[in-house]
Amino acid sequence: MAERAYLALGSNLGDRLATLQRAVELLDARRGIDVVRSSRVYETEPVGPPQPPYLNAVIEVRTDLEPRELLKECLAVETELGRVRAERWGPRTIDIDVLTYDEREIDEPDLEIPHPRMHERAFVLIPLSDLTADPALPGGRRLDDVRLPPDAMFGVRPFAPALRIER
Ligand code: X6L
Ligand code: MG
Ligand code: MG
Repeated sequence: MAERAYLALGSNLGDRLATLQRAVELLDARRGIDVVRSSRVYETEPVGPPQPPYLNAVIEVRTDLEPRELLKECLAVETELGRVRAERWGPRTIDIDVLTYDEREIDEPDLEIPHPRMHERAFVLIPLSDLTADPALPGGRRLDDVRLPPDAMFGVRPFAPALRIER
């Protein structure tokens, strides 16, 4: 498995922790994807429309898939876990976003890597920081360049240890 990617996981409906764990297992079972590490699991205040609190985590994967294929597999796992796409930014059983893919920058209408808003979201940056001190952020930014509002981290608190990875 050649390339390293980071994926963001989020759930705010149903058995949130079981769903995140199941997402790791389904991703790891896919051809061309190895899950290698997980951040801790955080409970996070919803950002955007009012909705229940989330559990968020970030995982590191190694993959032989191209970014577009990796995204397609993430969406397939979302469907397998019962995600129904209702209103935009609404609650969901599972959300799987491709944050970064190696150090590649991709700017296409249906595929933006690094994820264009990841550096504004404490629910992404805090779990990601469990795994790497120097993630590739949008526009060539590094972690030292980002300034979150001073209260952003209060909406993100540890909830459970790292998701289990089958060796
Ligand atoms: C104004 C308008 C300000 C919209 C912010 C922010 C919309 C984030 C969508 C926004 C706005 C999003 C998660 C979440 C969502 C998650 C937590 C989104 C997509 N996903 N909140 N809200 N964790 N804590 O995974 O990120 S909806
Ligand atoms: Mg998302
Ligand atoms: Mg998504």
